[in-house]
Amino acid sequence: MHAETYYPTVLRVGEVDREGERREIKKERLRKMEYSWVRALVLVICMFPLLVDARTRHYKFNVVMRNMTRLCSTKPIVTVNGEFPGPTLYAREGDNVLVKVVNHVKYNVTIHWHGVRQLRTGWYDGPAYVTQCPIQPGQNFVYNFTLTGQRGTLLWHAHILWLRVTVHGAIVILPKLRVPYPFPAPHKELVVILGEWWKSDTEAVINQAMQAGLPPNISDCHTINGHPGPLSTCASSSQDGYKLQVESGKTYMLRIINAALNEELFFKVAGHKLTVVEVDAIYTKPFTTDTILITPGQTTNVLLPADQGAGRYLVTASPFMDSPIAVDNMTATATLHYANTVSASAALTTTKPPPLNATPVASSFIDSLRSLNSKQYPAKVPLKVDHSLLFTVGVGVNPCPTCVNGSRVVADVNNVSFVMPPTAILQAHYYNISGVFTDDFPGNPPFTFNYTGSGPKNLQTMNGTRVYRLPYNATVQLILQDTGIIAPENHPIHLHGFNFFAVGRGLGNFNPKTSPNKFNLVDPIERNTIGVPSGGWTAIRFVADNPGVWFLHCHLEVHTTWGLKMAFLVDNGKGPNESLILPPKDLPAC
Ligand SMILES: *[C@@H]1O[C@H](CO)[C@@H](O)[C@H](O)[C@H]1NC(C)=O
Ligand SMILES: *[C@@H]1O[C@H](CO)[C@@H](O)[C@H](O)[C@H]1NC(C)=O
Ligand SMILES: *[C@@H]1O[C@H](CO)[C@@H](O)[C@H](O)[C@H]1NC(C)=O
Ligand SMILES: *[C@@H]1O[C@H](CO)[C@@H](O)[C@H](O)[C@H]1NC(C)=O
Ligand SMILES: *[C@@H]1O[C@H](CO)[C@@H](O)[C@H](O)[C@H]1NC(C)=O
Ligand SMILES: *[C@@H]1O[C@H](CO)[C@@H](O)[C@H](O)[C@H]1NC(C)=O
Ligand SMILES: *[C@@H]1O[C@H](CO)[C@@H](O)[C@H](O)[C@H]1NC(C)=O
Ligand SMILES: *[C@@H]1O[C@H](CO)[C@@H](O)[C@H](O)[C@H]1NC(C)=O
Ligand SMILES: *[C@@H]1O[C@H](CO)[C@@H](O)[C@H](O)[C@H]1NC(C)=O
Ligand SMILES: *[C@@H]1O[C@H](CO)[C@@H](O)[C@H](O)[C@H]1NC(C)=O
Ligand SMILES: *[C@@H]1O[C@H](CO)[C@@H](O)[C@H](O)[C@H]1NC(C)=O
Ligand SMILES: *[C@@H]1O[C@H](CO)[C@@H](O)[C@H](O)[C@H]1NC(C)=O
Ligand SMILES: [Cu+2]
Repeated sequence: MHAETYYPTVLRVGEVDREGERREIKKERLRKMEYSWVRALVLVICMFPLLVDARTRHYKFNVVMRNMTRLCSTKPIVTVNGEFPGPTLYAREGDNVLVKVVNHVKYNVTIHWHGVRQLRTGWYDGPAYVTQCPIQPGQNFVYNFTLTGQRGTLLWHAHILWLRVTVHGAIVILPKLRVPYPFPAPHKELVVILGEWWKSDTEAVINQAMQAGLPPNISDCHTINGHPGPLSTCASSSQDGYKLQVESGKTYMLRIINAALNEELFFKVAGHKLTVVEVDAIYTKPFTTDTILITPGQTTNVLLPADQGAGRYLVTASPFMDSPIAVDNMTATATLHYANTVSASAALTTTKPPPLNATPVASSFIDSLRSLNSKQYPAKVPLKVDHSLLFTVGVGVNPCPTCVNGSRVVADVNNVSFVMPPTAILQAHYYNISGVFTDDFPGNPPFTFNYTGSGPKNLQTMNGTRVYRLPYNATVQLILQDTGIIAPENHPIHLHGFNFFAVGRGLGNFNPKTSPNKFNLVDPIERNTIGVPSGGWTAIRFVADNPGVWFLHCHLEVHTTWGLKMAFLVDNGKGPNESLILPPKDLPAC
């Protein structure tokens, strides 16, 4: 199917662009007028906003503490520029982005540009000890990357400790100048960031859990653009929380991001339908639904026609969990507010979020996702496979004499719990430093068992800092197989440096003889983060066309912390265009 093309007026795209940009530039300007080089650049940006096709966008991220009150309780949090959620990074496809990150807090910091391909620029990807050493207190680092072949919504977030709970924000990549969306241009675009909030200090939460060897305390609420919302027990009035202001008869595009640490979320708007048009900065075949499912690390653009007359409508973000695992069951709320509505008195149209364990709602959403696969935006699914891999993902139990039960819960990929090295793997690779990692990550589980059964008697895992090495351009098929060890569970797996095609999905054990028969090699969804179903598997394919060291991990932060992570090392190809660029001079040292 070829989606119909609608040209938004250039002005309209420009408006969206300039609006956000102006806000950022204004803030930027106030913040750092003392830097004359920046002043000169800001001047240049203001004078020639839309005349050039590819530009350089400058941002400054000051990492600072800020006291914040939620659920009637105040605590200091780590923020970028004092904002929660953090500032939106606006750019166009093809733009070069420079972000100067200055660390003013006591924690080590890194920022990851989640979903940005980082072609040949792996130094700027951000995961601590994988592509870079942390930016230490008082230090700074300039991230420098180009947005190639991507347009849509992504997110940036801290990639060290549990800092991303409050250190995150949207990346809005507009199409190139004069290139329309492959769907009717919306009247306006709004960023909607879903998050998770603990009243306690989140570093204390995870440290306490690691010492005890037990799962960390669950969060106290979810948030929509930073707020638990009007129905939260602590709301001072029904006007609390985020308000989406709309005018009747117009269509809005919501750029929805799940920035929660540990929970997959359902998102709904009472009385309104949502048409999905893009996920993870890839256009989709449009489909209409009343509920979307979004895992941590995923992004989803939906069109929302404001087709009701007036009034206020409840927006909900609620958890999805179909395993016997404790989650925060609080529903975050916001309101959709029609312009001609007298605010306080207007009745609120409510909606019931799906039940916590609504697997059919989740599956139906996932099964509806397809790449647009048009002439202009083709789905280039690899048809031949050079490396056929099967990775089990799940948890395990290792001895720990000092822990509460004498054991600790861990997590692993192919029975390897990944151990973070003392220096970044990419540097060790580039400078030939031995002893940091080994390139013997197993392409298959050490032995075959009934993966989705209760598992083998021995729940122990191995430790290792092991990578899987790929030659440049190799095509990879990777089966991500959940295990039933302790309990089966949905794992949203994120691959850095690549988009992949999700060619198949099933329950139970992947069967190499029969499962591939049902693969979709025509228009599978292309993305960077995929949920492996509880007690099931997901098959992905990608081309290793990006040299560097690329992290693969569960985007539930608790599982990453426990070791559900590994990395691919992709060698350089021929010549400079197929090779990693030189390391930047200001790359932090360990
Ligand atoms: C937060 O509040 C406490 C207590 O009032 C104060 O001591 C601290 O300096 C504040 N921190 C920030 C970052 O404003
Ligand atoms: C950013 O990277 C590009 C290409 O790698 C390089 O030409 C440019 O000088 C860099 N800019 C800065 C400010 O480091
Ligand atoms: C975690 O929860 C337990 C039980 O409610 C509580 O005692 C403990 O203080 C909490 N930990 C943190 C870091 O808040
Ligand atoms: C949420 O979970 C708590 C226990 O953690 C439980 O007491 C409560 O009934 C649950 N609420 C809902 C709406 O399921
Ligand atoms: C560990 O201890 C906790 C609390 O003491 C208990 O609930 C849990 O079942 C124990 N887990 C294992 C694997 O022994
Ligand atoms: C690392 O080793 C390779 C192969 O021996 C060599 O080509 C390369 O120049 C070395 N790199 C550095 C930075 O020493
Ligand atoms: C694997 O375990 C599942 C869950 O316990 C069970 O339903 C299934 O029959 C087992 N498969 C085999 C081949 O034993
Ligand atoms: C994982 O590795 C541990 C330690 O070598 C071993 O005892 C255990 O049997 C392995 N389990 C699986 C499922 O491979
Ligand atoms: C595995 O690594 C952890 C630290 O990451 C350590 O506590 C544990 O002792 C190690 N286990 C083995 C068997 O080496
Ligand atoms: C990688 O693939 C590209 C495009 O298919 C091709 O031009 C290039 O020669 C390949 N490089 C290597 C090292 O195979
Ligand atoms: C590298 O790519 C650039 C731009 O795509 C092209 O102009 C140049 O010829 C290429 N260089 C090599 C050595 O392939
Ligand atoms: C920050 O990172 C450096 C380099 O890895 C490390 O030596 C240091 O201990 C870290 N600091 C903190 C507070 O964790
Ligand atoms: Cu997980």
